[in-house]
Amino acid sequence: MKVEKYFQKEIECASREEITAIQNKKLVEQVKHVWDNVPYYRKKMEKAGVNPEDIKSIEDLHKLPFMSKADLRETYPDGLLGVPKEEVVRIHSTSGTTGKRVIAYYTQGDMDLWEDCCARALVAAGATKEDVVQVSYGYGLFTGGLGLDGGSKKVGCMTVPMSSGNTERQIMFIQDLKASIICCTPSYAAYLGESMKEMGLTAEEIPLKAGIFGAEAWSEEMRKSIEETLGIKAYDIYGLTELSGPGVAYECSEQHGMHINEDHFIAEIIDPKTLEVLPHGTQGELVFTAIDKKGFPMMRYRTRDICVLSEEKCTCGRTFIRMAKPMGRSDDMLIIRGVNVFPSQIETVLLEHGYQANYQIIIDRVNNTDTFDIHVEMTPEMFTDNVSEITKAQNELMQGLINMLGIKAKVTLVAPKSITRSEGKAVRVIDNRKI
Ligand code: DLL
Repeated sequence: MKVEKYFQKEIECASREEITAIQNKKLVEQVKHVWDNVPYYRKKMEKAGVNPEDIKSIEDLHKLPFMSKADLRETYPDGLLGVPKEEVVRIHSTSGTTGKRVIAYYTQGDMDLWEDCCARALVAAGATKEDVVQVSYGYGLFTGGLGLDGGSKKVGCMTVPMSSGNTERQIMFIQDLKASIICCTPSYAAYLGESMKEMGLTAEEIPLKAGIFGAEAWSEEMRKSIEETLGIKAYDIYGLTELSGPGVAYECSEQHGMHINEDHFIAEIIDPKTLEVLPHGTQGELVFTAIDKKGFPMMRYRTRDICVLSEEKCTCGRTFIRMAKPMGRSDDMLIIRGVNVFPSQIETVLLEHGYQANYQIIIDRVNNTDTFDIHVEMTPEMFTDNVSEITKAQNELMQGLINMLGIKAKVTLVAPKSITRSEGKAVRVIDNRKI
């Protein structure tokens, strides 16, 4: 069988001139579409003193006003709808726990382009018609399940719409249907691996060859650990509901940053404080403009994800620029005793010291000082009730964390399986401070 390396080679490997020409054309059309159809954004443009005629190419992108979560809240439920309702064929919604949910609207055209993006991600991870793809992201309002389901069907894979949860059944289907690719959150992949190991299954006995993991921040160390336990290659995939869902960016065989689907999304990095656009290679907040999504157009959307872009040539042949693994969201960033801490940094230290990423951060404020506790599960292999051994291991971990974070955390090792597992996005932080 001929194995295709790309889902849409003509665009995934287009020259920079071709990509820029596509972006210029689509941006000009999209600005006009938004001006004509979304009064809320038109007002924002008027306030910023920008007309559609001022946007002639991507060089003019910086003139457009930003959009943020606040705009989405203000326009809930349909104030950003860009088409008559009868053209909408699907909605999705975020799993946000605070405030109103975001509702994203899709026309049939929007669905097609989104599913193409997911199909590109699957093919980049080695998917062909021969593959059995188990989709274990949640189905329903969350974009993970139905997005990758649509992409998998486009590639022609046998698609298993498992959704999340029921770990025993997940494992049974992987074994019985010989699933070769699994799509789920990295924390759930780690849990599946842990469960299979407990059942006595070795990496060789697990039929999976690849996994497509995203929807939350995960470290290189976590990638290594999942790859070893499941005997697979673990690929990253990025996206957000406001921009369709998964597939805004995807990893290729090089596993070195995610290619951004630049024929649909223009990426910028800004300084979140000054809002100044930063050059590629500089860390900052990721901002996206969706240039052909009609139902729920999104101009210069501030994602809050902290990340770096790279235009370095990729040996896979794709020409789309790449984004590094987001190190977390600026709103995930904890400020503890005045120091910036990302949960992903803690995860890196844990995995370097031989622990799994099963931990919980508990923060409180006592007598005006932040307390910083981390509960970390021992692995079954290291489990002991010998107090001096536990104290020694805790101190080692505490030192590793000081080196990474620059502040001291109180580490408590807890028994294996005592921290609740998540079937979707993991909940790592309990912040009890009343600030
Ligand atoms: O999480 C869409 C998705 C589904 C992506 C499945 C990948 C796989 P939301 O629920 O709207 O959408 O959450 C979007 O999740 O702004 C990031 O903070 C985070 N995120 C998504 N992918 C990654 C990733 C989906 N690969 C928010 N690495 C985004 C780190 C990620 N963070």
